[in-house]
Amino acid sequence: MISERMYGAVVRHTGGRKMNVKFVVDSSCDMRDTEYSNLTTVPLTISTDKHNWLDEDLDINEMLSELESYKGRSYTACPNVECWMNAFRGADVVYVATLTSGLSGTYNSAMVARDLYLKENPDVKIQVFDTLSTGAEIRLFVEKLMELNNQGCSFEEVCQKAREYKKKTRLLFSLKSLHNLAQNGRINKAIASAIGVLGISIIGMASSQGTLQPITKSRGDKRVVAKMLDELKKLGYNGGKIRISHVENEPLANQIKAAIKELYHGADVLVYKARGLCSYYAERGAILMGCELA
Ligand code: X90
Repeated sequence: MISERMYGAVVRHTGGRKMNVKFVVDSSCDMRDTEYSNLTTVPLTISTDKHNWLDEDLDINEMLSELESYKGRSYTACPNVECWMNAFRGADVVYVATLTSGLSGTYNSAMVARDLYLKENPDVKIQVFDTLSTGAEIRLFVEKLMELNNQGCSFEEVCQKAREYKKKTRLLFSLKSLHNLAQNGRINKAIASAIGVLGISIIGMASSQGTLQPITKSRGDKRVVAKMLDELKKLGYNGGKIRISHVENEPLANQIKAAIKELYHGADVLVYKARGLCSYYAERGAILMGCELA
């Protein structure tokens, strides 16, 4: 089985038949379409009563500044069914990974799109995965889907192995404000009122239900680095892949990267900017870290 990149999709030759494979993810994954020729990201929307931001090529600093000075309410919306269906077009096989169904309707909307699309195109194969997570952990998952596909795994094998892989990844995060999560009812009030003190970061992880699970609090970025490393160790991390997205806080992301590299030589760590959806909810200064456990 030979794989090659062609016309924006992986074309695989199996007994003469060409298969176009696409990977479709919502914008909470913080990946960019330009990173891979066969990747399509579907945007969520961030809004105030005055302004809508479609999560595509946003100037994050500008959006956050406007939101920080805005006195009214702000909210988000998941991609609609049509957006998903448009992203599926042109492929024989589609792997879809979505933001956690524990906090968003994104997974449901992708499933409705899948059912409708399959009615019109019964020969297409579409698998929608609810990642029960967001950001950097979705990136790890998508990278794994791509790797399995490039190795020549069948549709069923890719799905099964990816599900196994998901059991060995986690999302850790550090947030400096829970305002937008609380305002939109994505965390319970008790958690929300526990912080809000200036200079305190909350460190937590994605729970197995795909919700936000606080672990500890920390004051100052230096301690955030130490605590994130502590949590990694507790999870049994042993030098696997790490993906770190940050909300306007590259210095902290790089400090965490350096600390990991120092302890675990040769670890594959990638640092990049979060896109709009995660920037809105995680807020300025945040770090989202996807880690591959042993
Ligand atoms: O409008 C919508 O449907 C979007 C709702 C998104 C809600 C949560 C996004 C979380 C972004 C915050 C920190 C990490 C929490 C991880 C929990 C799984 C990032």
